[in-house]
Amino acid sequence: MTPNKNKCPRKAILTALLFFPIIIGACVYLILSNSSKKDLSGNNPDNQDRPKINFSASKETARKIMDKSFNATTDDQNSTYYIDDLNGDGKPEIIMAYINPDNEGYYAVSTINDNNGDFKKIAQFKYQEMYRGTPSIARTEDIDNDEIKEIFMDLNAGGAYTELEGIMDVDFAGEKLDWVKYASIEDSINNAIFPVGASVANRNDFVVIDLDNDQKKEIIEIYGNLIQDGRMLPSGLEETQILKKEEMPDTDTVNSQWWVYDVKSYEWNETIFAFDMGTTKLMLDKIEKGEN
Ligand SMILES: [Ca+2]
Ligand SMILES: [Ca+2]
Ligand SMILES: [Ca+2]
Repeated sequence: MTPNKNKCPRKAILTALLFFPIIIGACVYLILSNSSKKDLSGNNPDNQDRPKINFSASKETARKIMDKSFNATTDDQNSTYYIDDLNGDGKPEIIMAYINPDNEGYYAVSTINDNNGDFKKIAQFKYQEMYRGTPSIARTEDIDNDEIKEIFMDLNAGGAYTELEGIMDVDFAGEKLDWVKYASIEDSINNAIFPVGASVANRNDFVVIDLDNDQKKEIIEIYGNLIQDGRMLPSGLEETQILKKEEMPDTDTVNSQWWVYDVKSYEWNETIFAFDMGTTKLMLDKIEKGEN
């Protein structure tokens, strides 16, 4: 008994010394792999304080999701994507656009579950346009105060001097994706798709701002048309129009031009963006004073 008395503790100490680095290593590995999983997936619902993400999935992940979503072989020419947390729950959404060989446009939004390409489809829809190329997602912004961001698209469609831009709305609960709607001055319901661009005789643009500071954003369409040389100035204008003279100091033959600006502002009324004369007049004032 006596000779063995010290053997046990010594063996235990040696064993502990031998396994100590392995145990520490395993702990470090577990902590690191767990934290990197959380960071990569943006997928930790327990952490409410997590900063709102700028998640970036690998291109391979995005490509896998696009191929599955559109049941097609997508590539950089026929498809584009954009990643953002649209509903602010800490999980990233992938917004996708794809043009098939028949020039038909498909749009989809899914939530990315992990970097292996696992995803939950939110909604998808088809929109037919005469595309010049693949539409791209320009930016996201919540414009109707429901804390879900809308999607601003460059459609890569339109006339020679104009690009069409559209605003899409994701309905997470109803699993629907569609254009934001606005009610025109005549009350017809339209998709929020607007021409943007300029030629010698035209200026088309739209902006989304809260012009009258009432915490509700307006979508404002602005159309400018040049009154060509030798043509009569219009005898009357619509309520949404102004006539503006622009001096042209650098030209020999023409020293002034007249433009007609037509503005339509649509303010969110909790149901739809509806035509609003108050903010229309505010924008016409700004254009007249050269403030826009
Ligand atoms: Ca999300
Ligand atoms: Ca919204
Ligand atoms: Ca407003």
